[in-house]
Amino acid sequence: MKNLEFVCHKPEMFCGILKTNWSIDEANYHLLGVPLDISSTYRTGARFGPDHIRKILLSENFECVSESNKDLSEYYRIRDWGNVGIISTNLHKSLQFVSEGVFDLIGTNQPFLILGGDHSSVVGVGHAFEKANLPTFYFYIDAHLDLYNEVNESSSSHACTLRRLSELESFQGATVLGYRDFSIDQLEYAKACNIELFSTSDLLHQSDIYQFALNYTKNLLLKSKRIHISVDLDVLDPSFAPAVGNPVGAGISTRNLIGLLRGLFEGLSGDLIISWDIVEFNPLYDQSDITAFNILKILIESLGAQIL
Ligand SMILES: [Mn+2]
Repeated sequence: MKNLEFVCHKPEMFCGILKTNWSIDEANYHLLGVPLDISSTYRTGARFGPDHIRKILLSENFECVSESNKDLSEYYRIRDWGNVGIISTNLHKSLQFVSEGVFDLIGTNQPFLILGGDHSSVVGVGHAFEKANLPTFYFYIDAHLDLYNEVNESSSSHACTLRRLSELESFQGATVLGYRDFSIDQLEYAKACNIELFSTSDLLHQSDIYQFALNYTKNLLLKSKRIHISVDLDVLDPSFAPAVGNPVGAGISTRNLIGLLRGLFEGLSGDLIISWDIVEFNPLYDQSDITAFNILKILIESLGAQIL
């Protein structure tokens, strides 16, 4: 067996940073998959997102160093908790499982990343903040406002996500970034709720999106104890992210999104624990893993930006 041991190569997951067996004492960051797409409209399949991202993280087709020269492997020990057990016939129960899992992640007092799943997964995350009595501010990066009260007679559609979050007692406000597919009544609801909105063109009119995000977070007077950044991949132009449930043309580039996230993470890290999610990746619609490799780059640069 000596030859086999010598010639065989066992690929490392995300440069050895991401492991299912980091002990609680070792881990300093957490990852949880939510393979849920019960609430999706148009193109379902986001349930395959988390495991497909893990497959790309195993590809070894990259170095884990961010463009700010941060070697992620020196800093991160990310515990992968696997996927929440979703019951595809019971959304209520599934979101309860998400909420219970995230409640434990909150208890670690360490940052975490949720991999969706469709955007309704984040309602479960919000319920966990509610249960933990943590006043929470959301950055909601999305081509949509997700402020409908109901879609197709369902109040749990993924297009109602921010509306459901805004109804929680722990909701301390939100800023939506990158929207471009919306209805007037959603704009009015946002206004009434003090949800600040930046459209795709608002973002693209900034001479430097990174500086814009950095300054914005510095000037934001936060009363909240918690920040959650929600990244719906459909904020990207479909040429960068074809594999989403509800694509909208004329979006921002991967570079724009990375600049935005770097500004947010750099501006917010330090005093507050930040959690975030990447949702709506549907690998059934990916061509040549275009979306998946953009997600990988977003991950590396966002993690790099969280190193102080
Ligand atoms: Mn969306």
